[in-house]
Amino acid sequence: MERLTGTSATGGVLERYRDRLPVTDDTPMLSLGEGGTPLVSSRRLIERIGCKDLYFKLEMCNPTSSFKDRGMVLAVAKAAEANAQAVLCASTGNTSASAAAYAAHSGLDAFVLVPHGRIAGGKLAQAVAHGARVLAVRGNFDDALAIARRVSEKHPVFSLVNSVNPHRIEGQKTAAFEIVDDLGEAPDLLFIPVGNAGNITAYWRGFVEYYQAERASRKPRLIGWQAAGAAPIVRGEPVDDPQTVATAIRIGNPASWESAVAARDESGGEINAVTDDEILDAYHLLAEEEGIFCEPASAACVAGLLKYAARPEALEGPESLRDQTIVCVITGHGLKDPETALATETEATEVDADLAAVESAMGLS
Ligand code: AN7
Repeated sequence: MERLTGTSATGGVLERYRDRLPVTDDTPMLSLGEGGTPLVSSRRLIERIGCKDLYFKLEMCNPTSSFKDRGMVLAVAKAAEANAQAVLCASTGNTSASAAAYAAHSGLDAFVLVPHGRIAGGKLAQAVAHGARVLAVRGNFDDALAIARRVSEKHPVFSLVNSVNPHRIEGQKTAAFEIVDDLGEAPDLLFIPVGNAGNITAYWRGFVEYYQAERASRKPRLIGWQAAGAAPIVRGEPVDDPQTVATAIRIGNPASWESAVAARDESGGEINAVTDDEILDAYHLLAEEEGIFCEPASAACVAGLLKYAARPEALEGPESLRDQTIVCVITGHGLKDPETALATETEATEVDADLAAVESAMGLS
């Protein structure tokens, strides 16, 4: 059998979408098996929403359990192609986990700057496990990103793999391609969480490209959601001290602000805010009624969908959801943030190792 080198046997996004990405003969075809994530039909939540079809794009099924892998595989491959020594990023957690994994895969060093004490335990564990140098910055994500940008400007052997790196957005647009490939058409509405605003930018680019290539006959309206305590785009000004339980989107000055606003406006969409309580309600609902355990930031778009569906115009009239196909982007896995799950769920009931005790605890006396 021919030996497959430098790529997964199933192929990743570089191979699958090579023709639509800046991949050259010199680009190492890295893959940890990213992309090809499931588009799962809602079974129960759809009844509350009252739309025609509701799907969850399970980006938490990527190799490092978040959507970041799609853009990271390209950013790290291009860094390797350009003979960078190391990759560098600032991160609320998922970007650092992904950068660390792909750097390990490609043989580059990784340096990650994270806000001290504000990243979920699972994400920190990933960066540490992959051997990244983790610097816990005494400040927030926005401070860390500003420093990371300056380091890479001063020391160009460090390739910055935040979404200000155009290869990140290029790789991430492949998620929009997959949705159209799976549905045979673009959805009517895409609900998506917004933090640093790279992903909403990337989806819009992907949907526009597929529309122009006549792979879809329409483009969706993009409906983005920020956390109320970290909602600079909704407020129209940076937030100095962003706060939210959804640490992944605890960002006060998004790098892709302008392109996110363009995606919103060109698609006829919206960017709005949901409170932490709304996020946590949606987080529990998704886990308990759909079997999907995502992280709080991902649940923001489902919280947004519940809010959107409660509007009078969503129920009746020309804007009604009744005939609409909706996709929610589930960006990261719930296991990344066990602290939130255990802080808010009913904890385990301790019992003796005894049949009668277990039956009694189960209410079977
Ligand atoms: C689970 O890892 O910004 O609007 O540094 O981890 O493209 O930033 C993470 C963002 C949504 C927001 N859901 O996406 C980082 C980081 C999850 C995330 C977002 C993030 P963008």
